[in-house]
Amino acid sequence: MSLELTWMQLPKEYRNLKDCKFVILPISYEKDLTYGAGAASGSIEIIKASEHLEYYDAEFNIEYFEKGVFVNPVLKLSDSTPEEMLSKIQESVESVGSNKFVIGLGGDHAVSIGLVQAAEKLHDNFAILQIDAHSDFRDSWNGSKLNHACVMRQLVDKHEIVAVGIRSQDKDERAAVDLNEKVQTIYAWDFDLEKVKSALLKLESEKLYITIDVDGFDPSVISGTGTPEPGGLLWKQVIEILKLCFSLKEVVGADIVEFAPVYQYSPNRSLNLTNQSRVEAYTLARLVSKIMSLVVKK
Ligand SMILES: [Mn+2]
Repeated sequence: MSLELTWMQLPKEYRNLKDCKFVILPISYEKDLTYGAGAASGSIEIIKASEHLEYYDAEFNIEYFEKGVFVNPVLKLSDSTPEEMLSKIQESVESVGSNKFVIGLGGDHAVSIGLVQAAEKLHDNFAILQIDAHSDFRDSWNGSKLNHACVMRQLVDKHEIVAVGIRSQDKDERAAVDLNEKVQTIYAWDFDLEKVKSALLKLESEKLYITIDVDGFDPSVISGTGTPEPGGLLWKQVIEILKLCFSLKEVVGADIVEFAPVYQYSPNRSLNLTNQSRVEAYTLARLVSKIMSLVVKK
C-alpha cells in the first residue's frame, strides 16, 4: 500500500506544488549507526502526527497553511551510497522550484549535507544555525566523510556555523571547533539566549540555514533518537532561538533530523508508536509548523 502523505490533511487547494510556499521533503536515510537505530521512519511519523495539529498558531496568531504546504513523496535512500544520497536530495530540491521554503525531514544528519548543497545553488552566501547535542565535527567516521558525525566539518568550508546545545564531543573535535574561527559554539551547560543573539549578530552572512538534530533537545522533550544526551534544550528555549533567527536573519531553509520513533505491538498484533513516540512525533510536527509560522510572520 502506498499512502500519500499530506500535511495536516489539508484540502487539495492548499497542497498543490505549483502554488505552495512550503515544501516538506521527507528523507528515509540511515547509515553507519553510532548507537540506536530507527531514524529512517522518523520523517513519516512526524508528517502523520501533523493531522492532529490545529490550523491556527495561537502563539503567533497566524494560519500559515493558507500559503500552501506540499509534501514531497518520501525519498527512500537507505540503500544509496552517501554520494548518491547527496545527488538525489539535490535533484529533489531542484525539482520543486526555486521560490519555495523547503523543510527537510530526516533521516540521519548526513542528509543535511545534501539539503545545504541544494540551498547553495539558490543562495550564494549563508551561515548555518545548528541545534545539536554533538559538534558533528569529525574528519571522518566509519571510513566516510559523509557520515552524520562529520556533517558540520563538511559544511564549515563554505559556511559560518553557530552551534547551540552542544554537550558531547571528543577531544579532537573540541580542539577543531576551538581553532576554527568560523564556528561559534554555545554549550548546553552555558546556554543563554543573549549568547545566541550575539553569535548571530557576529555572522557576516545575512542569510541563515537552520539544521535541528532532535538530540539537541533534552531527552525529557525528545528521547526517540539514536544518541540521547542529558542536559539539553527545552521546547521554549528552542522556540526562542528560532524567533531570534527569523528576526535577525533571512532564513533560507531548514531541516529536522535524527528522530527515531519506537514501535510496539498492540494486543491485536498491529505495530504502533509507543505513547512516548506519539507525543514526540506530535512535538516535532508542531516544531515544523512553528518554523512555517515564523516564515510567514516575517
Ligand atoms: Mn547529534
